[in-house]
Amino acid sequence: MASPVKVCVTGAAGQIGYSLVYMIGSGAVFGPNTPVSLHLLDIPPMMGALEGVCMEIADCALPCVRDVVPTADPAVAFNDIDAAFLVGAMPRKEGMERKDLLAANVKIFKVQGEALDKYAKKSVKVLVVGNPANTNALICSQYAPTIPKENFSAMTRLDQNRAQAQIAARLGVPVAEVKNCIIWGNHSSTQFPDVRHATVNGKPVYEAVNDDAWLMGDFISTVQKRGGAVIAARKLSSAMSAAKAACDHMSSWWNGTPDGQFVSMGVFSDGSYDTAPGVMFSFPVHIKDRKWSIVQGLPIDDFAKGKLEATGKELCEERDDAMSVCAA
Ligand code: NAX
Repeated sequence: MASPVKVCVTGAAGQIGYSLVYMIGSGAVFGPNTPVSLHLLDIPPMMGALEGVCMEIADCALPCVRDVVPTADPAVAFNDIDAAFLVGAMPRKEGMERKDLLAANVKIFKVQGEALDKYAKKSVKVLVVGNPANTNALICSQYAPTIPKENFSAMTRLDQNRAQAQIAARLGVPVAEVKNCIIWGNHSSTQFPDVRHATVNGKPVYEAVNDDAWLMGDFISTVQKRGGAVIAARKLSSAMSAAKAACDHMSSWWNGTPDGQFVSMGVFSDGSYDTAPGVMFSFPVHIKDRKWSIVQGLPIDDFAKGKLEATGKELCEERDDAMSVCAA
């Protein structure tokens, strides 16, 4: 067997972590024949709960899991790692706005960026899940100057999966038949779920659905507000689906995207599609050899242009707020 991929999960004692460590250990991300070494980080008061998670991982008897390192020390958690799932943060509670989270969470990602810079491999792939994910990823990268910017990304794959599931349900087709749904912008209610370039069984979604009003109205708001709907129903934020999306995101990054297909990831904007350069904007990307590239040349109509501008504006505001928090 190959040498283990060293994977860090932060917030490993939390609810997303609980599903995520099992999925990674089962081989869903790095492959069923690739051993993994799991570095699990949480804060000191959670060490008892984390010990319980470790017991359960052992009891799953997962063939891929080579070893498990529970810790509250980022120096240990990030030591020589190949991949990081940065989940640990304060979750959004019912009625709480994302901006309330920003001040609390940006500081965590500044500290973790510094620690990644010091201890992780320079090739580490960092996926930020903790909210506000795009801006946290930006801050994390900024405080890890010796790791390439391209190695940081933010998760919008849950939104992509939600969009795909909404279209599949509407058409009564298996979800795998729906391809190339895009999430543009921020992982927030300003995100733009866009199926203008998506297909179902090779046919444009707009033709298959044949209801532009729904696609430009309720479909978009359902995806944008899905996180809130889950919180209202469960009294807890999305966890199983978030863990699955994190695995999908890292698996695409690690293994590449099939020809003709793209996925959405929050990545550094290079100004493509008239977005503000330097913010962590969700784009459709192709991935090859563990490098993403933004899909270019998709036609953007006036409707889409307005949506991209709105979510881009929010990202710029978040960036400015986050910079002030860090500078204070
Ligand atoms: P939980 O509160 O269940 O777990 C968070 C865990 O992180 C806790 O165990 C906590 O002790 C730990 N933690 C806090 N500060 C830490 C630090 N400095 N270092 C290491 N661990 C730390 O939250 P959960 O439901 O698992 O959600 C985690 C994050 O994911 C939240 O920020 C949430 O908003 C975000 N989400 C992001 C999504 C996305 O699509 N990008 C969707 C799901 C989710 O809402």
